[in-house]
Amino acid sequence: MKIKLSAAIIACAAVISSFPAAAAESTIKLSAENCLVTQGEEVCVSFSVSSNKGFSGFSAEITYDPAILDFRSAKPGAMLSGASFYCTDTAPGKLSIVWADSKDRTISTKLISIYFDAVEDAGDMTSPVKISAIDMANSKHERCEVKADTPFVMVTEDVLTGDVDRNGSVGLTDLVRLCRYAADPSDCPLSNTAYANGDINEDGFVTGADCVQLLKTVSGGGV
Ligand SMILES: [Ca+2]
Ligand SMILES: [Ca+2]
Repeated sequence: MKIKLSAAIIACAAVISSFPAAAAESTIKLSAENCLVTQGEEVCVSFSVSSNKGFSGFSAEITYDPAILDFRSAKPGAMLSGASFYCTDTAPGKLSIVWADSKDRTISTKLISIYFDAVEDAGDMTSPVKISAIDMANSKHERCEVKADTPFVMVTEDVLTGDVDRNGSVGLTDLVRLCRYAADPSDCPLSNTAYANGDINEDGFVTGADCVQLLKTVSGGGV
């Protein structure tokens, strides 16, 4: 799916690809967080950029599992607006992204946000959204060294809060399973959906705090 394309942008991409591989002054870090999403819903995977000395362009190739995620759109971070941006899905599970401006920008916020639909019949599956290649360069035509996180998108079935053993109801067996996982995840691994069901306080993690809340529910005290 083409989002935006112009001859000027193609020219920018050509300029980036012609930058010499000069020694990097410092390493730029791209950070990203894992996402938990229910099948059929939209999920946004964002990469944020660490503090840096400025860059005027980047190109990236991003890969994901098209059986799990259906690419919808992508956009640069708000502080990169007003410049050339191009994103296309070049092949199933592969995105090509280019952003370029005429002068350096120094930001430490979102570099790019990518939107996917979690496929409806995915079941419990996880997909890494990996930056398989990236170039960043500044206005002096110097390339920047970049290290990027690889976030995982966990697709779950419909969430029933507290139903850790996924038998359709919430009870003591769920509490026991949740406490075992909180004490030692390797002792009682949870599927994506079970994990989502066990995150009672919806903070994205299964911990002892969720056990305490589920204990109140099972004892009749409510969540
Ligand atoms: Ca249950
Ligand atoms: Ca939690």
